[in-house]
Amino acid sequence: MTSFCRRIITLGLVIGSVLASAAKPMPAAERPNVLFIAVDDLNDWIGVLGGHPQAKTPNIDALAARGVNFTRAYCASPVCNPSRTALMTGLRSSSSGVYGNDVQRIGTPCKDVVPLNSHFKANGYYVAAAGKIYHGESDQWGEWDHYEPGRGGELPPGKGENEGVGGIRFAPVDGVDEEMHDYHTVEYCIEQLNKPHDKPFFLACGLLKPHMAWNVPRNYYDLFPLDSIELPKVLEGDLDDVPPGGKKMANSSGDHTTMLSSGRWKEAVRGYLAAGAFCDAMIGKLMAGFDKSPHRANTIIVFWGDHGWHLGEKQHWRKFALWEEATRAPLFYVVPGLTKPNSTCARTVDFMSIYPTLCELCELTTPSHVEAVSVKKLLADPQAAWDRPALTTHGFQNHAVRSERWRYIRYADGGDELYDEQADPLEWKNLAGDPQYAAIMKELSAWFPKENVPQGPTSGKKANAAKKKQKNAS
Ligand SMILES: [Ca+2]
Ligand SMILES: [Ca+2]
Repeated sequence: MTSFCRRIITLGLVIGSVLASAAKPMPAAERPNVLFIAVDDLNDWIGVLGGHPQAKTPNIDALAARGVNFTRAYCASPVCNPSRTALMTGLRSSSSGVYGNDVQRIGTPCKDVVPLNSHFKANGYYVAAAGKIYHGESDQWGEWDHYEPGRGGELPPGKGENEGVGGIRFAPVDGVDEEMHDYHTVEYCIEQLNKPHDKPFFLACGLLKPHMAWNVPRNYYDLFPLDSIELPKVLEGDLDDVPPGGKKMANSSGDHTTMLSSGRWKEAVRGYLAAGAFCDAMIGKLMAGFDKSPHRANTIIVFWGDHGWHLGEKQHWRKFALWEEATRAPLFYVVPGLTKPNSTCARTVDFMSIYPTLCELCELTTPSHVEAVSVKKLLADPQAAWDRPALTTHGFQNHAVRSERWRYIRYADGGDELYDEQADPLEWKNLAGDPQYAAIMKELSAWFPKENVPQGPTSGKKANAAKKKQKNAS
């Protein structure tokens, strides 16, 4: 055998062993850790998403700058429980029937699938959580190795929690960060990040603010002088071209009319900005703790808000709608060895992608029920080709598909809306009635779920009232 042949054979063996080692699954102990940060009701009013020009979120912006900031990321549902249930279980609302806050997943097809945290637990991870990850499901705490429900009470009873206009609650409080629930959630997570672990960990940190009530310490309100506050742009008569399904969601005769007649719109905007600034301070504290962690170099960070929030845009308040403001929320990933700092990805993704992405990054098999694909290739190359729009569902058979250019909404009664996000980012002009867009709407509607299961059983007062009504009717 010539030395040339021997070299070829040796090279072949080396390549063969490299391939074999690449195909071998990663030993459990070597898998990366996950820091999973969920923020309640944080919309695009952060510096790096530009939703409000006065937002002050330097720490959140700095976290985004560590990796990839998805600028077109959307919730699977614009309500706490359906959004979180879909993200965590891998089943969209249209497959689970979890459309509202009072539907518990235990009575739905969700009970038959493995949620994200349990999947990591079953694959050798230590899974721990503090604060709000699911929505009011204390009976599911057993799915974690440890769940920290909270060490500090929610802020200061009697310190202004009922202040505000109608159901929109805002007021500075004369308290300090240490009195806030989120402060203690972050403290717990810092402790976890800084202790030795013999297994890889999945640590979930669920912050409550900027969810209402916007009662945060006064120093955060002081960042936003009231007379400087800029209001969202609203077009008079904007809802005239919105079909009944959308008008019903907007319910402009409720919150918005009350807010206008109160003359306190600026105060409410200030309240949300202040609550966002408080959240930002908590993220700053968490990341300072993270930077001291011995696990830092082998820990993936994913940061998400559970849905958007309207503060008057389209004469609407809160979430509960299928427009941009209610559905867009932050999503960042920091993945050691994969993401590059200061990266921005403008591809459309929804939060269903978080489950399969974390599985792929940690080399776990994604369970077959999960209704989404991983975005790993966008983490490696944020400009990579991508043909998937984001899909959001709100209630039975109401859906929105968001591509880079368009938003197409169809309500249960067939009413629809089409917006050209390039020409009309505030979604003022509904193009759905114009035949020249028929082909675009047809193409986008192919992404709507083929099956829509009815709402699952609800709990509590509402459920009893509904049962009574049904009984009386039948
Ligand atoms: Ca929420
Ligand atoms: Ca309009």
